[in-house]
Amino acid sequence: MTGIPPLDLVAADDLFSDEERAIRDTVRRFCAEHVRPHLAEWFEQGVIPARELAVELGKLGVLGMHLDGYGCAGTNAVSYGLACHELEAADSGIRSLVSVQGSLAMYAIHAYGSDEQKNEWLPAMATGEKIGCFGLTEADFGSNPGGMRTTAKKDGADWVLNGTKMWITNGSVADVAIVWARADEGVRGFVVPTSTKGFTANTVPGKLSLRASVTSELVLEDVRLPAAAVLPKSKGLSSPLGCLNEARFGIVFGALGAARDCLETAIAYANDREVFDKPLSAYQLTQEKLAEMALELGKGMLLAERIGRLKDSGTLRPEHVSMGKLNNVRAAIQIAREARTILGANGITLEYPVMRHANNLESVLTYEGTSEVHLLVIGQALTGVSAFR
Ligand code: TGC
Ligand code: FAD
Repeated sequence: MTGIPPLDLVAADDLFSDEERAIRDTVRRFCAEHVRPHLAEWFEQGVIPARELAVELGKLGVLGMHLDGYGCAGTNAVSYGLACHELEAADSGIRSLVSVQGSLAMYAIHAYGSDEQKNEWLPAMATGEKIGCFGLTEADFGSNPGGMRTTAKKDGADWVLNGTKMWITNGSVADVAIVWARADEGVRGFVVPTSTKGFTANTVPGKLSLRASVTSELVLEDVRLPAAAVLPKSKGLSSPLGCLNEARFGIVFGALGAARDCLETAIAYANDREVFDKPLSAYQLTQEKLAEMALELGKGMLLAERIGRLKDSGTLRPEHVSMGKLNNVRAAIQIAREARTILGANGITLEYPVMRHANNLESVLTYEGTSEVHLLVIGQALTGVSAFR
């Protein structure tokens, strides 16, 4: 090969501006220095130093980076996507920390909050001094959050929340939880300081995926909040779904970061490893695998860039995001599994990142809308008919 970067055969790099590439390269360097050296240990132990990491990520400027004001960088969507790409090339759990903080918790306050809520929480969340989580899913209502049982009842001027949220990223380390609950007038969002009486968070044990990420159950038992705790502009299920569009967008770019790391690892390994007296990379079967991986990675990057430009032009629709999330996570998981085969037995260890990525991508396939949910969103856009129920 002469002069063609093997990880970018479609020359997607040319589609990004100097500023976008500079942001991407800064995040890549940060991950190389501060994150990658620790990942195998964090994954193996199932523990991350979330608080320290959040402060470092705040200094890097990626927490809520695509939001305007309140200490946020106000970058375009494509830059945010490229940052997610680099974070997830390190580990999906690190990208999740940033997604949940910026695209879910901060975005909810930014889009639906009062001036007081924005001033109180957003600057401290942008620096990583305060950590947020986003409680939508319940044990029996994941794909169908509209069925949620958590309630918010008026009691004089106060609100009283009762219910249990499940699978909540950052839950046990959060200072503030954005909790979605059913009020008389429909689904509303609430800003719940986690120190509030009646609020507890329990870490979910035994995960085989996304181990470098905190996942928790949130229990709300008669959690009493002042009237000002409700997100005043939140109205119905479309409010939390609006936040999901933001986080799903990050995954469109992010999942391909994990895929790129797998392809890079597989190429290096195949060139280095000798089987039957010649390099593994010299066999046609290996080259077919690598070529298919590069093809899917390249196609996915073109799709991500297109979706990013649609977002920046203000014309992005939920079905665009569904196409990107569905395709790029599916491609990434396929690339990770194929890369694993090239590494043979070494591929199952933490010495290489591929099985860690493959396992992480099982969560990414499920959260932020499963593949089936995104297929049905696209089906609905095509036919005008909802097939969810
Ligand atoms: P449906 O009747 O279709 O819609 C209810 C209202 O919402 C509006 N809407 C949207 N608004 C904004 N963005 C979207 N993507 C929207 N999709 C629908 C819709 O227009 C309607 O508005 P209105 O004004 O008429 O009331 O709702 P449905 O109950 O049939 O459900 C639709 C469905 C299945 C697509 C939705 O429930 C869904 O997306 N389910 C998947 C749930 C999900 O993805 N949960 C993720 C939780 S957070 C998470 O996983 C974080 S992981 C960590 C990380 O991100 O790293
Ligand atoms: P279910 O909804 O029970 O789905 C099970 C299967 O049924 C899936 O294959 C699904 O596609 C399929 N299915 C569902 N409906 C249909 C249908 N109509 N037609 C055909 N098939 C269907 N949630 C939050 O709110 N906040 C978070 O921070 C958060 N973080 C997470 C972190 C991790 C590591 C994980 C794994 C999950 C997280 N989640 C979070 C929850 C996540 O969003 C849900 O797991 C996801 O929405 C799917 O819900 P479920 O697990 O209940 O699966």
